[in-house]
This record gives sequence, structure tokens and C-alpha cells, in this order.
Amino acid sequence: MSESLVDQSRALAAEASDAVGKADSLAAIESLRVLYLGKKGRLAEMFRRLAELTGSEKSLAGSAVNTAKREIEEAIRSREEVLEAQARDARLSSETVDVSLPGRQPLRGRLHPITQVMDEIVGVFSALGFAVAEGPEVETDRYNFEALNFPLDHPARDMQDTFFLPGGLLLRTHTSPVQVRVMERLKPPIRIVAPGKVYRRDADVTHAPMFHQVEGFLVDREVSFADLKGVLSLFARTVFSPDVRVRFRPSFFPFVEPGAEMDIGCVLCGGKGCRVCGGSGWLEILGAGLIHPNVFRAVGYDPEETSGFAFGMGVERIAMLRYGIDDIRLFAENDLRFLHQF
Ligand code: 2NL
Repeated sequence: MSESLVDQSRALAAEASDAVGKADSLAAIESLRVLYLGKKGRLAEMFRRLAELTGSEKSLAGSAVNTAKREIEEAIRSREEVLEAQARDARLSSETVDVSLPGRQPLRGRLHPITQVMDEIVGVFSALGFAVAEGPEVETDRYNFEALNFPLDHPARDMQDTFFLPGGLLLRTHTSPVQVRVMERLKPPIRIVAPGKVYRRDADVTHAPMFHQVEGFLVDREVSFADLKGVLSLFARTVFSPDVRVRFRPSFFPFVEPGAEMDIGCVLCGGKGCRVCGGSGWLEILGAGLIHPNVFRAVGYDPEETSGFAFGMGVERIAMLRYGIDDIRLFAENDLRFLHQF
């Protein structure tokens, strides 16, 4: 009986070492550990039988079973070490970083061309002492039309041109309301530029329902049309070219009297006539004029003492003329091939 327990424990150790040696995963080792060393495992069974023995029989068998236990534990430990090393090597080689590969060039962002042109326009007037003002894009009829001397039946108030919102509100059709708000708050002298988004119900290659405008105005005593021409000519020379030609043509806007449009000699053909200037040699770049007495009355200024000039330009239009772009929608498409050129 004790002989057989000694033999059986040797046989068990040999069988277990063989099985552990063949195990090919840490999970397989774990089930072998349960099978041989677990509470209900094969060795536990032998320890139970050992308890039935006595004397020298028990001590011989006892040392054989304990030896078997140590052998099995050692077999498991060394096989685990091998499998863990294999797993680590596999992970290291699959996670190898090739430090000789060229780096990936991150895409570098930049300001949108409209923002660049708008900043440049604003910069010219800032340098002349104009402050920058902003205001709401959702406006009331009073700030967008009434205070600007638009008669009640003016076509710009029509559903066709203006986005009306519920509650008597609308999307501003120009940034002039910003200037009206400034005049209500401050007393002359004032020099302000108002850049921002404006909205009109319009869509084709040269008109977008949302576009950007820079308007500006100067209010003081005895401001003349000569002041307007001087400031706007300087603007054109700075933004287009130092020797650009300018001309002023009479025009009409409800909020100025007299009103004018400023043209520059075509920057693409030099005045000879081309696709962009429609053969005329001139490009219209802004509208301007001396502020109408009714606008001053609307904000509580005395038109007898106060005078001023104002102007407004579309930023997309300036950018299109500057770069020879023929479709305004390109600015809103976010095509990086287009945007990266600026
Ligand atoms: C254009 C023409 C213009 C103004 C804007 C203005 C503002 C006030 C009073 C008087 Cl508060 N005028 N702004 C004046 C003349 C023309 O814009 O073609 N814009 C794109």
C-alpha cells in the first residue's frame, strides 16, 4: 500500500511534468494547476490517503508525495516563465516602432481668406484711428432700416431681400445698425469700423445669403466729401496697390446724401478691359457718402452742427477681385485645396 503511494506519486509527478511541458498557453497551465494541485486535485487525493498510513510507511510515502508536489510546482513555474517570455517577445515585436520612418506632416491651419482680407481692411482704418465696433446679427426694423432713413416702402424691406424672423426681428442686411447703436451711445467726434456677417435673400455666383461687410464712419464738425475721398483713396492704395487709380461716381443709398461708389482701375488687366472688369477697365469696390441729416436726427444729433461720412464694402467682393475668384460659393465650401492657396 505504502509502496504503491510512493510509486503513484512518482508516476503522477512524471505525468504532470509531461502535460505541463506540452501546455501551450497560460490558460492551459492554469487548468493543469487545478487538476494536479487544486483542492480537489490529484495530489490532494494522495494527501488524503497519506493520512490513513502510520509509522515509517507514512514517513516514506509522505516524503514521496511532497517531492511530487514540489516537482509539479516547479514544472508549472518554469513552463509559465517560458510562456510569459514568449508572450512578451511576441508583443514587443508586434509593437515595434520603426524610428527610421519619416514623420507625418500635420496639416497646419490658417485664417480663412475672408478673415485675412477683413483683418487687413480693418487694419487700414485702425491705423487711421478708427475703433472697431461689433453688434448683434439679429436686429430690429428700427436699427436696420428706420434709423437709416429707409422709407417704409423701400424695396430692401421687401421679403425678397431680407430674412425676417418671428417677433418683428430680422437678420441684419448690413452692419450699419452697429454704427447707429454707437451713435446712440457716444457723442462726436467718432471714428468707427464695423466688420461682421450680414444676410440677404440672394444666391448666385456673386451673391451669397450670408456674406461679410466692413462699414465705417467718421462723425465730427465740418466733415467734407474731400475727407471721404482722402480716406478711401488711401484705403485703396494700401489694400490694392500704391499707384492704383480711383474714381468716384454718384450713386444713391437712403442713408447718405450725396452718395457715391468708388471704383479702382482694374487690378487684373491694368485698365485695358478684361473678364473681371467686364471690359470697362474699372472695378466697383465700395459705396460711400455723407451721412444723411435724417440719420443724425434718428440718433439725437443736431444735423446743423454735425457732419460725417460713411462707407461700406463687401469683403467677399474685395477678396474675389483681389485674387481673381469668379464664384463666391468657394469661400463657404471648406475645400482645403482652395483654402490652402491663401
Ligand atoms: C455698399 C454701400 C454703404 C454706408 C454704407 C452708412 C452707415 C451709417 C450711416 C450712413 Cl450708420 N451710411 N453706411 C454708407 C454708404 C454706403 O455701403 O455697397 N456696401 C456693401
